[in-house]
Amino acid sequence: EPGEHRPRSLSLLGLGAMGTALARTWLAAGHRVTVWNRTPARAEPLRALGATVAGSAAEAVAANDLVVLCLLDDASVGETLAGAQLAGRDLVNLTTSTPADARAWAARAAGRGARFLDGGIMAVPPMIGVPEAGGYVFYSGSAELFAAHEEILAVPAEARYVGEDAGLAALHDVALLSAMSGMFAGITHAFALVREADVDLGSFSGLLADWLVAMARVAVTGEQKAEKGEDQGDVASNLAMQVAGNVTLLRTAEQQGVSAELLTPYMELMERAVAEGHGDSDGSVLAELLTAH
Ligand code: FVH
Repeated sequence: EPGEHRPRSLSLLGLGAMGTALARTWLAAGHRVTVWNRTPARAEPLRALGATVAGSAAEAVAANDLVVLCLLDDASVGETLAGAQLAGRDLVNLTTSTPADARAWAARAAGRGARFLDGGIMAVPPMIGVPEAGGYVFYSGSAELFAAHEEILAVPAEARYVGEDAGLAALHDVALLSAMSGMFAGITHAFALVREADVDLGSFSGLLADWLVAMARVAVTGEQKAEKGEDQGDVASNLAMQVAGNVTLLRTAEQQGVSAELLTPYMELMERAVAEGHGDSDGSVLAELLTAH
């Protein structure tokens, strides 16, 4: 039947907030899921939903060809897989990793007779199993493995394969998370500025979100043109003007009693760019300064 999936089996190691959300969607879609968690009590609600609970990580790995990991960090993946027999397994690691961690796991997996795919989840747990929420997962590594399991991997959130280099999913993931971190810093500073003022926080929130969306489009378009070496046209907001404007941002922070600690690293980079002769350029020149060795 169109839209129906044949039931598949997989093992899932790690039942934190994200692992539990993943397990629930696979179970709800009718798949057979064997779960394991370091703290066994976290598996009980899933047992009630039909999951098989393994007594050890090695037992969970042995139970199915497809083994998904969603653990805290790279060290916890190492500890969890230390005693497991990986030969013949298809490992999918959804733990947030660095590109180098992911490549190292691809090499270790190959050395232990397994295929490997790394994943970077671009969603928070409530978005899992809710396609309209817009979450997705970057995958990189074995293209064969991805093709073999794409259907089941796409159940919790859209699966986007980004290449054979196992480090690419983590690179995409971390690049987006890093941009988010800068955005959160800006939002935190903006709310600190207005929180004690006579400002309607409901309408301010809407204004801020709309402004960030508009500016994100301007910024990524400029970065893309700069990286491709395309003509930027007239620079609407050059760095010399922005550095002069930063003084107003810093004075306002001081007047509102707000620490500027979240803003100053970026402002210092802009000042450096101007001092190095980039005052007529826009912000797209800054990435080059960050990567200059
Ligand atoms: N939750 C989120 O918003 C983000 C969204 C984007 C992707 N991240 C990444 O997903 C990985 C798991 O995150 P999580 O939200 O499930 O994290 P926790 O709820 O803190 O659960 C952590 C699980 O890891 C287990 N664990 C920790 N250390 C070890 C270890 N040494 N050996 C074995 N397992 C370990 C922990 O077990 P326990 O504490 O219950 O015994 C949990 O199962 C993560 O990479 C995020 O960056 C989530």
